[in-house]
Amino acid sequence: MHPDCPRPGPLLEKAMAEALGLARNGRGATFPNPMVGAVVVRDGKAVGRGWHGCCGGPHAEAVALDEAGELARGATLVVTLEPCCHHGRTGPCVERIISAGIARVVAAMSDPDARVDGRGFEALRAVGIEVLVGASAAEAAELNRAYLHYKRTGRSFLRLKLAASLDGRIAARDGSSRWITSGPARERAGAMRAEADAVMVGAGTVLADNPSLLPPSPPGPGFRRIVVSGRRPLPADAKVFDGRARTILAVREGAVPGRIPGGAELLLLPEGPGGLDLAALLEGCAALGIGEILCEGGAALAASLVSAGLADRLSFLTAPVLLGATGVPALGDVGAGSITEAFRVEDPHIELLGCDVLTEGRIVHGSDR
Ligand code: AOF
Ligand code: ZN
Repeated sequence: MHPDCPRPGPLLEKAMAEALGLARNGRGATFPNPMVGAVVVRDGKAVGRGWHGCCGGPHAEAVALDEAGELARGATLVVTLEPCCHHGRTGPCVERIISAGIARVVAAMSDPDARVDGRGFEALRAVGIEVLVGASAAEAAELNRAYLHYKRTGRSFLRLKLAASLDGRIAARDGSSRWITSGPARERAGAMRAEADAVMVGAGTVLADNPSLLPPSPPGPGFRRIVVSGRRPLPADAKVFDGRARTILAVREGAVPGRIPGGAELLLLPEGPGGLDLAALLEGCAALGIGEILCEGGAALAASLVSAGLADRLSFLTAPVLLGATGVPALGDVGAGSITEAFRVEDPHIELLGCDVLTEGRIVHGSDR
């Protein structure tokens, strides 16, 4: 057994948990690059730590190796993503790892970037470095869900959050909606905003509720609010235009409003079925550096995203409240004329938050099952 690792399981799991925690320091600043964390472990102790702080900045492995210095020789490098082997904005990490004398690399998962994609591991093995892949893989994939999704689709990851009564209503007939869900569910909704690079709603929600779309703590400079414009003009004094964070107004090409509310950036989009081309919206957002969007409704935008297969994760909070048929539905028409055409949440993760229930997962259409 390797001297660094008398009991490989718990020790390396702990180091990987630390590496994942370090990677999270890059949240909001790395996209379109991944969040990556790395720990150099020698004789059971961490002697170097690093994370990728921003796109274009040094890679996690390089930072950790710099800190470890000569102590890296013969040590284990624990890293949340396959080390790169290409010359990009920085030199290849595999060369750094080899010249530092690392004996073993423990990586959570491979990197789907076409320039890497297994070749990083191959290069390390080719010089006799032991490579173990797969520790905390699910957690690492969850951390980098936006990066992995972007590599696959070229679009921002879209999480659709809806909060409704048991019978799927987001407001009563008079429009009142505060508060259907209770404290713990609202806290979780705030955490979802903090995890996202942007919070998005349709223009109808701005007109009806005047939300700020801000996370609980002041967001970083990359954070955006996105309003998907409709036909009616938006009031210049709406909270989304209060300057407390950047705001993007997504509008149809050829329908640019005469007066653009203070400081808003325009994203011009082609027309799509029933409004804007939402796939183009998510591509445009990715090009603006937005990895994950949290969409909070309203019913029409949510339904269009679901119907178009563009809602990558549903986070649906339900409260033990009944509003009945005159309440405002959470979701508009998704074209499910029969049960076989229903959209379903695949292997849902279900959690109790106070007396509310969070149902989360990937949405699949009946015909795709
Ligand atoms: C990172 N940070 O810690 C690791 C990455 O644009 P570049 O040259 O920095 O290269 C980005 C690619 O490098 C990225 O897509 C991924 O494949 C790889 N690994 N990237 O930004 C890191 N380890
Ligand atoms: Zn690298």
